[in-house]
Amino acid sequence: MSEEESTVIFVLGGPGSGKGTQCAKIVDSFGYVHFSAGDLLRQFVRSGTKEGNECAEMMQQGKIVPSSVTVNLLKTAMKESGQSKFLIDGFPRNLENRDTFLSVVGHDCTFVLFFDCPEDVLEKRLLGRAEGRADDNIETIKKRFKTYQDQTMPVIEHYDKKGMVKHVKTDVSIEEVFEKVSAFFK
Ligand code: UP5
Ligand code: MG
Repeated sequence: MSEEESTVIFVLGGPGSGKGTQCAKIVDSFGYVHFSAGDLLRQFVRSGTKEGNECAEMMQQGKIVPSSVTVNLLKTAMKESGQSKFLIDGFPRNLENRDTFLSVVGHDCTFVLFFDCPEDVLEKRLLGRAEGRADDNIETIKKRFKTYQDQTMPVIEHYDKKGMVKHVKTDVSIEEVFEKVSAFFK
């Protein structure tokens, strides 16, 4: 991968806002490679190392794991893909994540795709997902919401000030969301 030439889209939005669902559809239609920071972390946790176990504990508390861990996982995945168009889903989750990504990868995103959805809808979706995720219980979900409001919303505000945020309301059907999302990739 030539880092100078890569295109990076950050996909952000609350827990359950449809980041993974829509990224899969963007990959099918527009030829991007999709990396979910959360999926990479869950894979890392399965390695069973001490650092992996520490991450699992933080995720159980809805906390953001150290930037060094996430950015390393992302950088490695991007490099190993040999591709140059990336959807980075669920990252950066705070301003420090963003600063670390910039210094390690060397450039910023092209734009932020931001999924806006009310918490009551998110809660229902997460409780109904039933994929066995350790963080899909009501106690952790509430903590994830708080971390999102306190730490991730400032990232969206940062990019909004720069005019780099594409807003999409996601409390409508998957197809309706994708219709709006598609317009930003055509
Ligand atoms: N669904 C989706 N779209 C729908 C629609 N329009 N209408 C009806 N239903 C819809 O969707 C969730 C569920 O809703 C699914 O059942 C889907 O079918 C349905 P999904 O696409 O999975 O939503 P997504 O936004 O991806 O939700 P996810 O739970 O993955 O978001 P989170 O941001 O909470 O989770 P993530 O995996 O990104 O992070 C998990 C944890 O990892 C974090 O809490 C944190 O502890 C840690 N983390 C870090 O520390 N650093 C990082 O950089 C990233 C993660
Ligand atoms: Mg996801």
